[in-house]
Amino acid sequence: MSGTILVTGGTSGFGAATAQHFSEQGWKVVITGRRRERLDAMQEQLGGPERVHTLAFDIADRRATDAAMAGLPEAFADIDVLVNNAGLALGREPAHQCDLDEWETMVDTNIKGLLRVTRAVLPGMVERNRGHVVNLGSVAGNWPYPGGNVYCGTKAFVQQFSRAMRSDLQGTRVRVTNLEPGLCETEFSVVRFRGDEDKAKSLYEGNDPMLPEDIAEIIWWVTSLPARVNVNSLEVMPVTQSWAPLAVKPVR
Ligand code: NDP
Ligand code: 8X3
Repeated sequence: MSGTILVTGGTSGFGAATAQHFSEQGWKVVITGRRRERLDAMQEQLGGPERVHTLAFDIADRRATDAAMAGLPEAFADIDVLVNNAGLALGREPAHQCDLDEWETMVDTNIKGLLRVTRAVLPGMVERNRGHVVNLGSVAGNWPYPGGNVYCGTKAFVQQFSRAMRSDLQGTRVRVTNLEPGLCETEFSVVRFRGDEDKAKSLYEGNDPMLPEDIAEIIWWVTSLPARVNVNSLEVMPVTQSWAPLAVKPVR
């Protein structure tokens, strides 16, 4: 099996690992992200412009996203697998202390960005009657935790949107999967802690987190299953992670 995959947020973490994995299996790859130099390096590493097309834009910017998606060259326009991966968390403060701009950035990126790219790619999939949309949800969409507030909310949106979209697509051969990972070491926590690399590292140290290539392998697996099978949602954690007990605390 081979085809064309579009991965948003292909400059780092899950997105970069997924682009690499599919490219190694002979797929043509479209990768997006804001960091042009990383996109260029990935394009070179994965076989050049014939194999990899890059789109540098801010997914939180509707006009830039629409323009980039409309400009896909013909050779890369028929997307077989869309991985809606670009996303971020900002901060771990309690809701009453959060920065409203950071909340809006998470909504604009994790929700609105995902919607824009999906809306651009989906009609082609339906017309061709094949394709697979893999959305990056999170355990944060299933389980609340202190300081998760809007990030948890964006991933809960992604989960329910994935299910509802699948309902819409019933009667077609287009598949939708919401992938819900737990702790995985990428640049995610450096971004969340606003560049504090030590703080990010301390979260992973000794905890044997999942690695981006584990997620790439899972995306490869769900998309390689027989066309009659749809994995609706898939929650994965490192063996070291589990659920917290319900919290009880005296009020002040
Ligand atoms: P990384 O920070 O390593 O990668 C995030 C990617 O998203 C980068 O390629 C970045 O590209 C892109 N991105 C972020 N904001 C924008 C934007 N405004 N416009 C365009 N691209 C953007 O994180 P991960 O690989 O860990 O995260 C990938 C997805 O997985 C996210 O949706 C995250 O919420 C989710 N996730 C992560 C988990 C983890 O533990 N790591 C667990 C569960 C889910 P660039 O900076 O070049 O724009
Ligand atoms: C990222 C996982 O647990 O940091 O989605 O929210 S977590």
